[in-house]
Amino acid sequence: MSQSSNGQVPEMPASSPGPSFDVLVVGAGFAGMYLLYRLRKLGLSARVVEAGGGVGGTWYWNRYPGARCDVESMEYSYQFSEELQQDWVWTERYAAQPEILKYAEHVAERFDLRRDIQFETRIESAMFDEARGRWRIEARTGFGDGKADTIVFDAKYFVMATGCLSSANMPAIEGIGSFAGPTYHTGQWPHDGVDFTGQKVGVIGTGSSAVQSIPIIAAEANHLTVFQRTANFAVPAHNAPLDPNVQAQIKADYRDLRERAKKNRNGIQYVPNDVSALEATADERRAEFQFRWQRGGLSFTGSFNDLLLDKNANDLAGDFVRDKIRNIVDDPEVAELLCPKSVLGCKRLCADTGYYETYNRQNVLLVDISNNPISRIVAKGIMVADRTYEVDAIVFATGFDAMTGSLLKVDIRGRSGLSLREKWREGPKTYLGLAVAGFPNFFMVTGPGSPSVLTNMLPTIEQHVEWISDLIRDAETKNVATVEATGEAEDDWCAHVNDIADETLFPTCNSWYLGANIPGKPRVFMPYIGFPQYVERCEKIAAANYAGFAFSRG
Ligand code: N01
Repeated sequence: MSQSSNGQVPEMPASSPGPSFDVLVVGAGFAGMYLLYRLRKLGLSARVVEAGGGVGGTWYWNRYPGARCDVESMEYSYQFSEELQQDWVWTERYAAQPEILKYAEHVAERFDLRRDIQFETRIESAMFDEARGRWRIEARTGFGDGKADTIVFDAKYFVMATGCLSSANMPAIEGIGSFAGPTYHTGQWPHDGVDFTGQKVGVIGTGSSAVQSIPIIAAEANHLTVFQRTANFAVPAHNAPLDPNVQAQIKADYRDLRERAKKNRNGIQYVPNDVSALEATADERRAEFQFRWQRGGLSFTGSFNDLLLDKNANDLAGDFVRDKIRNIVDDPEVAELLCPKSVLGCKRLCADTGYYETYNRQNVLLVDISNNPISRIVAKGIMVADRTYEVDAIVFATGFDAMTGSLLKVDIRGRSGLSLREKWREGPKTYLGLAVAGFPNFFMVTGPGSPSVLTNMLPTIEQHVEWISDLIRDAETKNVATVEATGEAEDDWCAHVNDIADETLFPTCNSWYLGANIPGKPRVFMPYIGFPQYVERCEKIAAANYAGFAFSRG
């Protein structure tokens, strides 16, 4: 019999559960909202529970200055409703956070989703009751106003739709509590915004959130100090207002565009150049890199077919970007510090607007902490070695405990009290990134082992949600009591995810894809590489009566 992390098998609490549903979903981001829509269509009762005060998930929390999607708006949107995708009008090539949040709110209104969403309620634990074949899920409400209350939900199915980048990583730097001014995390930004006018600001981190916020903070603040541990690759986004004629053309071709996108590794519509960088001439390479740089955005990694497979090919792309940085940044020493040494695309590429140019401003200082970490935070500022950089406010752009953070915040227990935290002690194990052996009637949308963060999240979410809801429909039609991934299917899937990653350069740097940004987190490559192959595998499994899943009758 499996035991809990403290060696004891927890007992099912005696108290009778409260509200009862067919499906309890955690999270009212794009995944939770679409799942609710699908479950209603199946005639199932569902409740979505959300810690925030509104829908939108990542776009509800990430309100930092400059927050913007790095996938183009026309693609970073739902496609399940033709009317919705035809009606909605995007204003920019890459939508900013307020516009994406408005879109999420529109979807909630349009499909009348709010009546089944319970906001400001945080799920704390979920336990599978084997005797009843149902989940007992405990939540806390009222944590915002201090009048905390516990609610116990009862559900046959339990689905975590909590997103991959929703558990903020606040580094444990000594003295944080002694800082005299305000501190902010980009992933938990105040809803009323922050006015940095006249202030000295410190930004810690140089990932996507920092790359987007630094130019805007620099323009507003009196002085900005950026603390860089690892230089990151950024390519220009070339964001611009979306031409209504271009939008109309895309809408006329929407279905085909979506189908073309699904054939690409990352589920985004662009034309990858199926040529080796090593086989192209120097002129051909320069022309291709320049073409992609000029076009803007993440399709830069599609310049050649071996950039993420061969270090020598990757170095050629890296050299091109490093030359651009040296051309943009006036001070050669600062430019060298900004030149990444790592593999391009190994950490997520950033799409920027005026990032490198910001270091030409007189009020911006770049502090290299690659060899000298921040030693402590003091009342007046941030210390590196013996020097204190005085700041009035600190912005932590330090990322997330990605992919597993939000799942493991909830104490989830499957058969015999088996704890998910315990099961994943050596790293996450899933089947398809959607299910876990030992956890019946439990699913995750975009869990570790799914393509999620390496793709355009919206179509991936739609694929996961449709697949999970089809499986639930199948189970309900057959009057099944429990559906559960088998241990063998899970082992095979984990090995497959790792085998594919090992053929690429992805595991070669300390990225959050590997959990390397969180001290003590097991180093396991979490996302699945290849959206089309993933979809094909899911379809085959469904056609084979959900091979790899065990069904039980009550
Ligand atoms: O986080 P990150 P993010 N001391 O983990 C540094 C998505 N996103 O929020 O690289 C000093 O990338 C850390 O340094 P290092 C996107 O998928 C999308 O920026 O670990 N520094 C790094 O520089 C993205 O990849 C958009 O050495 C510390 C930074 O903090 C993901 O979210 C926009 C530190 C963290 O970078 C995460 O991006 C924004 C410490 N103790 C984000 N700890 C879109 O455009 C960490 N760092 C859709």
